[in-house]
Amino acid sequence: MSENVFSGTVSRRSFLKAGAFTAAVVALANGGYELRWPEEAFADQDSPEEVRYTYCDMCNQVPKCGIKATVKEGKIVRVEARKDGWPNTPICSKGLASLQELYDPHRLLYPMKRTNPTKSRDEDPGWERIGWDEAYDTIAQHMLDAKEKYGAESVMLYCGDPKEPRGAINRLANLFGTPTNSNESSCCMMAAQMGAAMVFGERSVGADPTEASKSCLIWSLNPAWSMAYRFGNLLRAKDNGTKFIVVDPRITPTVESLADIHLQPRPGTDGALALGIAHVMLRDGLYDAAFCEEWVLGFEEFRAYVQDFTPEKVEEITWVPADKIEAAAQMWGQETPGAFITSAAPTVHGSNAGNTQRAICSLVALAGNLDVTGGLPINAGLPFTAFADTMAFERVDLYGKGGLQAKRFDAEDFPVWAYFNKNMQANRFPEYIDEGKIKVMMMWGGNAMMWPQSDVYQKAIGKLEFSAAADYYIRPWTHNFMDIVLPVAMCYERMAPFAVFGRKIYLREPVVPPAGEAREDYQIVFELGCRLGLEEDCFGGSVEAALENILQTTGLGITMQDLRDHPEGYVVPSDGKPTDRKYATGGIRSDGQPGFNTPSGKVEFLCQVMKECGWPDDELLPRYKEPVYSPVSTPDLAKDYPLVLNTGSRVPMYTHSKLRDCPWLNQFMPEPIVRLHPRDAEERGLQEGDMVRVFNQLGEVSAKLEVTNLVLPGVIDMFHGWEDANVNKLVSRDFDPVTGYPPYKEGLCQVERA
Ligand SMILES: Nc1nc2c(c(=O)[nH]1)N[C@H]1C(S)=C(S)[C@@H](COP(=O)(O)OP(=O)(O)OC[C@H]3O[C@@H](n4cnc5c(=O)[nH]c(N)nc54)[C@H](O)[C@@H]3O)O[C@H]1N2
Ligand SMILES: Nc1nc2c(c(=O)[nH]1)N[C@H]1C(S)=C(S)[C@@H](COP(=O)(O)OP(=O)(O)OC[C@H]3O[C@@H](n4cnc5c(=O)[nH]c(N)nc54)[C@H](O)[C@@H]3O)O[C@H]1N2
Ligand SMILES: [Mo]
Repeated sequence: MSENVFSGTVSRRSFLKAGAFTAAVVALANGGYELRWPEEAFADQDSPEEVRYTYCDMCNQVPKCGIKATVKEGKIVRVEARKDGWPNTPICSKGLASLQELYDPHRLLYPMKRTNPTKSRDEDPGWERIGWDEAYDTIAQHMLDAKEKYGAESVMLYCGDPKEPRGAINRLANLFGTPTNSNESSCCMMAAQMGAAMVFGERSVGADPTEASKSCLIWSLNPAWSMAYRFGNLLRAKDNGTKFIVVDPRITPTVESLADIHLQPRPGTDGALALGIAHVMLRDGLYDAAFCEEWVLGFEEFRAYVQDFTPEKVEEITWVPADKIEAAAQMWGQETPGAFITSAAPTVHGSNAGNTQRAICSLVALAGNLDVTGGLPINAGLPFTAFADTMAFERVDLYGKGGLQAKRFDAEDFPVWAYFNKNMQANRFPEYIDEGKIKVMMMWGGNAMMWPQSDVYQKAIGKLEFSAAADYYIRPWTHNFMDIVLPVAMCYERMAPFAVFGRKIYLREPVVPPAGEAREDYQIVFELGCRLGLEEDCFGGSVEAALENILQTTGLGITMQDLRDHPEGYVVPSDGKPTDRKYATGGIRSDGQPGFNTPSGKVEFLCQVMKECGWPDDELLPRYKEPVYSPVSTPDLAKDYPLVLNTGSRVPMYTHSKLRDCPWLNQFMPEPIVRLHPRDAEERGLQEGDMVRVFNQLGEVSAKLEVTNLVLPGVIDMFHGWEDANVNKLVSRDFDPVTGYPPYKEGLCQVERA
């Protein structure tokens, strides 16, 4: 690695208030990052500098944080937060360090194929450079052969955490005819959205407070570290007087900066906590009776069910003091309208995920906060989303029409998931491979280590007849099991898709040309489509034409030229329709009838989709169940493994398996750490900095100990994505039957000196 290129400097630091973890805090409010290029990098040191605007994708999330890049002779020399009216600033530590990723000499620059046929983590695949033509032809041939021999559904398309390629991949899957099309949302945010869809018919993870919001319930999100682009909005709401309840087992910077009431549940018991809050709201009349009586299906059954969830009993289950449960119910029931922000994933990282999320969402309905200004908006945005994760292309044979739904492998395992989601629930793909159902895989930006018992997934990929991946890097823990890897252009080098904020759309033009022979995801998807004989529907491989098509499909009359004419963001005028209580007037449902987009048209505390999918009548309420492994459900196991296993809570400087080698970020956490409360450390005679074993009945990893009272006594906190300390070895494959989600936040373990 060239010393010069990577000796960047962070300038004008201004850390946001961030509690005790400040050294590694996310947001450098006005920060910029300069890359010190070696002198010989430029033909002329005095060449003019030019400013270009783009947005970041370092955390794989959307909508994006805007970036102002300064370019000299085709090389970026500086990045800063974008302040030309872009909705989200500042940029976080990862955004500031993005140049170290862009110019990382380890990036994959050319298509590669393996020369060693043995697919194993222990053997070098012998990667050999090939041309794009050979790569595309080989992949297309395998896909077409499998389609002919076993049916199109034997070809799996998969996208990892990156959200940007998904619209294009969905289109290709539809055109090729495979419903075996999935992504990392099989274990991320989709179940949270699905929980909301089950209760009130809208895929939602909540919305930030507005000036009208008297309160805001944040059910476990730590945007100070995970979504810097939102954190500023929340701090402003706090200044405006919005009162915050934050549910999180840990004391995070978000808790420290925002919470008026902080509830710290034992991980995996959120369902019980929500039912306890509902109990108090109903007991004390702190709910919107008129709304519930008219618009909620199963209100009386729910009321009867939560009778048992007294604050005292809920304290026993969740470890949250009864008086705090009372206080939260008071605030949420009285300070209306109240905004709701759900966890991006933690509440659904459990073996009863679907019901947990439904229980939480029921609180929004009880308080009467649905479809009101300052509460949770419904059906308020444009017909496509920030990352165009959409089927909104023209002439695509959507699921159902082409009979693809009937060919899904996941529908039997997870029928409720299959009802709500067009993408396959991927978590049991190793079983589908073993059953001979999947033969070929094409992956964009995936990571085999993200799954519990990761080796099951690595081996499964290795058993395929053929697989290929498109990525920024060769990731041996995933790609060692594959046949071809393709180099992908990074955010500074690409155009698709759009960024959408409410009614504002931005087009991104590439800031610099791609490194080596890298190509952007959309281009790879559509060029591959052309080799599959789908030239016309894949726009001849043109990204520009694909984007134009998305715009046409929205029917809003916008063109690429309109977006180019509005680099400050093109605002789609409001249709002037009322925004509040549309359920009463027929403004929500596609059939124009009053009500919500649920089978019954009501808010469903008794889920009718679960009924349709075979759940018995007495299991349609959002019932609480103990985690599969917990001190309560498996007390014998808890004797050996007394600590609750809580994995994957985000750290500011890494994104899952990414960025571990980025020098500016790596200094904050150079090695795997596990966090323990001082009480638990003392009981084990352990001290900060000790090397420890973290283990349970499923596996073991080693890590360095951090002792901190920011975690709950009795619970460990460890990030995922370290290959040498992959905590997913300890997570079980007990998937929630409703959502198919893995229990990353539950389980039991023990910690001992290594
Ligand atoms: N820096 C960074 N940012 C990221 C990512 C990243 O890897 N790094 N990943 C992105 C992705 S894919 C996602 S899904 C989002 C996640 O975004 P967040 O949901 O904000 O991230 P987490 O830190 O995983 O979880 C939030 C909080 O949930 C708490 N929590 C853990 N277990 C439980 C539980 O059982 N119940 C409750 N109530 N709370 C619990 C944790 O203590 C944590 O503080 O972040 C995105 N942003
Ligand atoms: N134990 C535990 N496990 C977890 C979680 C947890 O909380 N605990 N969280 C789960 C969640 S919510 C998620 S989202 C997953 C993480 O989802 P993963 O898919 O595991 O995410 P990453 O590790 O970021 O891997 C992304 C890969 O895509 C590549 N990449 C990045 N951007 C792009 C792009 O734009 N295009 C292409 N083609 N490639 C790109 C990167 O180089 C990397 O190899 O992990 C899950 N696993
Ligand atoms: Mo995620």
